[in-house]
Formats: sequence, structure tokens, C-alpha cells
Amino acid sequence: MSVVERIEELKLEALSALAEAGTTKDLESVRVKYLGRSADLTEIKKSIRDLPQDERKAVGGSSNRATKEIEAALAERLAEVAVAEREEKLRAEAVDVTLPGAPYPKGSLHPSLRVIDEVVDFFVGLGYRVAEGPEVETDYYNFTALNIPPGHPARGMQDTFFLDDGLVLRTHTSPVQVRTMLSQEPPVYIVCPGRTYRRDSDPTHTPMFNQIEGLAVDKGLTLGDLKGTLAAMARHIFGEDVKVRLRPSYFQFVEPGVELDVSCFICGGSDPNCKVCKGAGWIEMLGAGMVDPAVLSEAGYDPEEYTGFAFGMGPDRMAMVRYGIPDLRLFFEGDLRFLQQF
Ligand code: 2NL
Repeated sequence: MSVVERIEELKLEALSALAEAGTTKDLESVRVKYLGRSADLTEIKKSIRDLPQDERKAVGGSSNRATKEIEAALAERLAEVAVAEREEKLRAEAVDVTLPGAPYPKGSLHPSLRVIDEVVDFFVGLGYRVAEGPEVETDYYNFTALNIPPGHPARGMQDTFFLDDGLVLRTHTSPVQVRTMLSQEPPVYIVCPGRTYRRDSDPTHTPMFNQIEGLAVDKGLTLGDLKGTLAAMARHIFGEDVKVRLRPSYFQFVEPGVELDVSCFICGGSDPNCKVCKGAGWIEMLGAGMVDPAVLSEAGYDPEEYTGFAFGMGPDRMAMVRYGIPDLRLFFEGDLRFLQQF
């Protein structure tokens, strides 16, 4: 085979290898093999100067043409393959925007917040307004204005967190009601949910707990209004069939004071071994009473003209009863295994 024939053969080989190569990488291998430094065609070009004079022109011409042809074919194939590779990349990365999205983990309401929302919704439905106030309170709003003057023994019973400068962490949300009375004239119909604090920690007490208090002050309000309002609330929260009863009780800021029990919504009083009511048939739900005239006076209301009732309840405790949760501390530890059950 003459050198020119060999060149022709290499060229055809290279062209068919280029036609077959499907990727940029394959094309580069073909380039190295046929045009690279140690390619046969390159070797032939290097050896031209050793050829007899009369062959040099033919071999030189044909090797240059072969190189040009291979280079042209290579450039063409590179362009084609680049387009194909880009198409493939786009196909692989394509997002089907019609597919449903990845599910996003859904949160849920804390059991205390469920009870708080239901109670607040009930009162808002009756026309009450929601009132809120600071968690750091003055001694005056937390105690004195509520008929608990300095030195009174009831102050020692509240397990108060005392701060500097006569400030305390509020032990109940009553100071919100005091602030409201001092800032507006009757009639007052408010419900006050919020965090409260007492130095107490065991399975049924946590240093921070929620409270909802309510206050109604108007002309002619009676204990009957208190009972009717709270009975309607109990039915709203625990079901239409629950019964309520009032027992006499004592709170410094009311007279008379009462506690309200609801009939057991689990056994209705029929199961002596009931876990919720312990066979009593009744569950303690809240404390309430007619606002003490001294508290009305302190707030600037005339107790001869106005009467009022007030109540306070613990939504955390209510949620424990409703959902059968044995330890109140679970409510505030933020353990997802607990919270995800609601
Ligand atoms: C309970 C009892 C109660 C009140 C809260 C109140 C507020 C003002 C005036 C009069 Cl401004 N009373 N609040 C009254 C009776 C009971 O809470 O056991 N709470 C968890």
C-alpha cells in the first residue's frame, strides 16, 4: 500500500469513527487517535522530509487535505453532539410542574390552645371582647387592687415569682381585668387569656401555665347570670348533655365565691372506676363569683350602681381532663412525639 493510499485509509477510518462517536468525550478520543501527537497521520507528516523529492508533494498534499477533512468533520460532529447533549441534559433535569408537590409536614394546634380557642370563641360569640396585658405586673395590679393588700396572708399562698422594684410575674390574669376597669366605664364584658406564673412544679403544676379569666360588669348582673353564662360555656366545651353545679368557695376578690363542676363527660357519673372523675360523677372546672364591691370601688366603679361576675379557669388542666393526659409537664416540653398526637 502506498503512503497516499494509507492516508486515504486513515481518513476514512477517522471519518467513520467520528460518525459513530456519540459524545464530546468519544469525539475527543477520536481526535487524539487520528490527529494527536502520536497519531499515524501525524507520524506520516513528520516523515515527509525523509521521503524522496518526487513523493513529498503528493504525500504532503494528501495528508494536509486528510487533516483538514477530519478537522472539518470533527467540528461538525462536535456541534451536533453538543446540541444532543444539551437536549439530553434538559430532558433529564426537566421538572413536571403538573405533578403534586412534595408533602409539607403539617403542624397542629397545641391541646391547651384548642381549649383556649374554644372558650374564647364562645365568649366572643356572646359579645365579649378579648383583653390582654403584661406578664410582668406591678404588685398593685396583681394583688392590692384585687383586695389583697400588702401584708395580707393570701399573698403568701400564691407562690409568686418576685422581681425587682415591686414587680412580679402575674400569678393570674386578673390584673388585665383591673387595667380594663380602670380605663373604661361599664358595661364591661371581657375574656382574658394569657400566661401566668407560680413557683410550683409537679405532675399537675408547672411554673408557667395558661389561664382564662372573664369579667362582666353591668347594671343588675346577678349570680343567676353567672350560672347561666358558665353553664352555656360548659355545654359548648364539653357537650350539650353536661350538667353543671355550683359549690360555695372562696376567692379574695369575689363575694360570694363559687366553684363550678361539670358532670363527667366520660361516664356521666355511672362508672365508680372512671379514670376522669374517679367515680365522683363531677369534674371541677372553674372558680367564679360576684365581684367584691371593694374591687369595684378600687377600680372606680360605684358598687351601688353596678354589679359584676368574674371567673377563672385553667385551660391546660381542662385539656388534661379532655384528652386524658396524666402529666401537665408534657404540655411545655415541646416533645414532637407528644404534640403530633393532636
Ligand atoms: C380559679 C378562680 C377566679 C376571678 C378568678 C376575678 C377578677 C377580678 C375581679 C374578681 Cl378583676 N374576680 N377573677 C374570680 C373568681 C375566681 O379564678 O380557680 N382560677 C383558675
